[in-house]
Amino acid sequence: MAKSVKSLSNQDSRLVMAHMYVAFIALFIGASMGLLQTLERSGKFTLPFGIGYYQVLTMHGVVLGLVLTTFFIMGFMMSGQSKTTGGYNKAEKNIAWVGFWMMLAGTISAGTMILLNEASVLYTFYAPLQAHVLFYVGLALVIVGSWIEGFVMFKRHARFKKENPGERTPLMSFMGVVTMLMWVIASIGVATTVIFQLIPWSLGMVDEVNVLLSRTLFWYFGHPLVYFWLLPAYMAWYAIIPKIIGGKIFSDSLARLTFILLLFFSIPVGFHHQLTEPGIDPFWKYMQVILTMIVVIPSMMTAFSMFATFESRGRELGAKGLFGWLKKMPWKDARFLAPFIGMLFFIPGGAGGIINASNQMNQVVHNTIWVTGHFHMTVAITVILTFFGIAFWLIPSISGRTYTKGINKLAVVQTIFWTVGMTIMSVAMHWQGLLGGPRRSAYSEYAGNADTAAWGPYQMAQAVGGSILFVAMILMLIIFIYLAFFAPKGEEIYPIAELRDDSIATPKIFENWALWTGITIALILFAYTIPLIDIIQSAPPGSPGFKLW
Ligand code: HAS
Repeated sequence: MAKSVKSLSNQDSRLVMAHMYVAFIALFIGASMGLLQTLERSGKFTLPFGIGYYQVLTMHGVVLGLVLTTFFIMGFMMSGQSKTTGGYNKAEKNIAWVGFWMMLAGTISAGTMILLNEASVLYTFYAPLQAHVLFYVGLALVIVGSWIEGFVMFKRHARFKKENPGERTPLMSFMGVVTMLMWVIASIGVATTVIFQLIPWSLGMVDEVNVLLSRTLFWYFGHPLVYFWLLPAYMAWYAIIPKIIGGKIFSDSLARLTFILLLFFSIPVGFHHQLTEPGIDPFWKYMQVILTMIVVIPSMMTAFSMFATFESRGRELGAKGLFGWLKKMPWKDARFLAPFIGMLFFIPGGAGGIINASNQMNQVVHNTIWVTGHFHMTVAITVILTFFGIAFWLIPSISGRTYTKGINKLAVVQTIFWTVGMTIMSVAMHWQGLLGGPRRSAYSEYAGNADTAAWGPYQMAQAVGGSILFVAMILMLIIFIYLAFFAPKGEEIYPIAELRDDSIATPKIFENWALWTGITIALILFAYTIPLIDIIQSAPPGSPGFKLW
């Protein structure tokens, strides 16, 4: 029998796997809730045992949008850093475990409150919807726990620099540090509203809460939240996919520049979620829309980089013409197929984002189920398919098992099911949104309205898509369990791509963290100072400006 060889030390593997177990349990719970929602919205199914639609919707959003993502991302980023820097020392590991347990305790606390129907406030938990204090405390614990793990990543990166003076820092570690820096700076906003507004309010210490301020603090965090999901996918696209297709990283400097630009422009753009809200000066909305259009640029750079990677590899294998590389890609390898489909769907997903960000068009789609379609295309296809593609090699690689041909076939089937289910569902959502279908609304709330008849086929399509997705989720869990516990023991490489031989030295300025943090803070102060003063001075507590859907 082959010897089991793990790509990380035993302790680091255990730490990463702990995150993965939570992430995949979350996938099971969250996706099951998703199925229930689509069935309810089809109008053909009533939730049993008095379970509320918003209870299910909250569980779905929190468990998939906040728990699955955060645990998977932290586990993946730490695995990449451990692999490329030489692993964590004892102190770093211990601190990371403290972060993990805090995140888990927070998840259990928030999850229990949702189950008890004490926190049916959706994943955005806007005031004036109010939850039990333990829901907010739970969320605060998840955030602080992730900061602690982020601190470990900062520390490990700094230790690498100290121990290897003059050497280029590993790209995976660099990208992880940028992602965590963005996350820490951004989550200060949500931590502020949770600790200073929502917790005192839910404890009855204050009667009212400034709704517009709490929503603004949430969205200061909300857009970088979606980039916190996207950046680890970009990490895999830049640093892993080239290896899987047998190629090299197109440009280390371009990858680092992309991440730095995403750090600058992900945060000062939250108003593009609040374009329809009164109480915010249109000038500042306009400014943030301009900054939103700028944050598109690093995604365009990523598209360019990916095309360059594929084309270079294709030409090495003899491909000719503009799209000749398409014939040379390893389509039968799910470790490539799943992230590639993710990239492909980011083209319409990103275009949808640009539509959302354009003020006039936002008036048409805002608060319709179009937006739900948009984020299922971006996060649930682009990001999650990339995460699945990562799991296919990461799980066996760190558990000392192998990714067999048989399981690869199942992974290809799983990828196809997920793609088909999510395409049917998200296209139907976009369409229904254009017909005015509301988002975040139970069927029972709008059934019978004259203008809802046209939505019927789209709602049915969503239920069909949701059912296919449920099967895809079960297949993913089977693959995960097999790879973690039953696949043949052996060695599965951790596929870190190398730089091209002709690549030039990476400019040292990329490690100037004081400069990057300074520019980020300056941009945030520019975009938020005056409107925040306005919101605090002018908006009375409990002022309007909230949406219930
Ligand atoms: Fe968004 C709402 C604008 C990207 C997620 N978004 C949401 C919400 C979520 C979300 C969760 O401006 C709902 C929040 C809520 O609950 O209310 N979004 C944007 C813009 C972008 C964008 C401008 N969003 C994302 C990503 C998400 C995400 C990424 C998750 C991961 N979004 C908005 C706006 C709203 C919004 C408004 C508010 C709407 C409202 O009214 O409420 C951009 O970042 C998109 C840039 C992307 C591109 C695409 C680049 C393409 C690449 C692929 C290359 C492909 C290859 C393969 C190489 C320009 C990199 C090619 C192969 C071939 C064969 C061709």
